[in-house]
Amino acid sequence: MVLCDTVWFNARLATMAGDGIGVIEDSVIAAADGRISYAGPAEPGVAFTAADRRDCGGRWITPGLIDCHTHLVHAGNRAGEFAQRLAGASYEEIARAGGGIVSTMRATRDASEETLIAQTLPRLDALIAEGVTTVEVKSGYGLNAADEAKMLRAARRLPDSRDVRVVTTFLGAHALPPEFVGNPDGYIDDVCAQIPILASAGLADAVDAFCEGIGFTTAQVDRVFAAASAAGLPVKLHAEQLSALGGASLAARHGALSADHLEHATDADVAAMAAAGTVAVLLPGAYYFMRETVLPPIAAMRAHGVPIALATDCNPGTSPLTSPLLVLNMAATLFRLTVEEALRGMTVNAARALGIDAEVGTLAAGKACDLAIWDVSDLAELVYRIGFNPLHSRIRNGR
Ligand code: DI6
Ligand code: FE
Repeated sequence: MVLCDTVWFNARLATMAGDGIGVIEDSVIAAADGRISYAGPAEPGVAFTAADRRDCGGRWITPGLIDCHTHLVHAGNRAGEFAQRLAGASYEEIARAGGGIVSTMRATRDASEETLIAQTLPRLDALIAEGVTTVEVKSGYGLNAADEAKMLRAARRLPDSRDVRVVTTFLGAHALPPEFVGNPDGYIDDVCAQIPILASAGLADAVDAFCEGIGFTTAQVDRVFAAASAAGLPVKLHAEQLSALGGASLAARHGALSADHLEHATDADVAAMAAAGTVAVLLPGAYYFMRETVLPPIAAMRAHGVPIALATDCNPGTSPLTSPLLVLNMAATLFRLTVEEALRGMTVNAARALGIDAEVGTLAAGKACDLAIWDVSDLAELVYRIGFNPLHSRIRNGR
């Protein structure tokens, strides 16, 4: 007898447990108090106590999708800069002229916490509508102590308005604010000083940085990571997006949860990530929107056994994307990921990239009962279709 309050029966499971998709035909999921108590075949000998029994009509169930890299909280948008880029300006030119990240910084500083939440909810709703149950949200548009903390508080409050799990990341080292022009090391001192305060306030689950020519050097990121580990926070890094600086190897040396983007990562970077257990988070939306041509070294990632995760990178400058299903399609179309790699990328491997794989990411007894139920007959449809949403229902904590 399986003790439970709810069962979903007549389902096909994609558990993502083990190495592959983990298909179980004619299966049952049972949940008790929001956690999975059984996920497996419907066997005549297994009985369930649940009063609430839901017939899935042969639909597929996957773990709820996890968007493990977003800049969802921000104010305003950069549609005007997009139009400028279509007229010939480059991302770097716009940034040097005071646009880019700094223009979103201004809008974000000017917004109240309530306004930030109000502007974020439509983006969050778009993710939720396609089966997202966990979302990571970064700061990085406040670029001073008060406004970075404001962004993180706004992110922490999203679950008051929507049924979603939020993981927060402090990205103070995203861009140089105008107050510190000519003094990036002074700004890094300031970022390092914020880390223990945010950690003890419980506002940040991890620390990230933008390691890039237009961001921060590996030496500066090294200092940010030292402050993070002193405060007991795990790290992750925007690395090798536009150029090869060795950021991914640096992240691996610090035992980072993930290194993200990675278009310009080398074989040595990938080997270092494999040895450290650092997840590769690929962001095909940014690759597409920036019309990049250098592909991330996916063959090396496969050869070294680096887990690959996928995310929207939802941000106003380089990936104004709020469709996890389109991420799956882009990962397959642009990066040639397989259906299995794409689906694992937004479930089990995304959970690893956030360090919460003991809690979510697979359909297994003991995990939170976060499910996405899909109206498809073939799981590959989730990756194959463009602009079509076959989500039947979404279950969070068994509800
Ligand atoms: N990498 C990116 O692609 C975004 N941030 C980052 O570190 C760009 C963010 C923006 O342009 O607003
Ligand atoms: Fe990003």
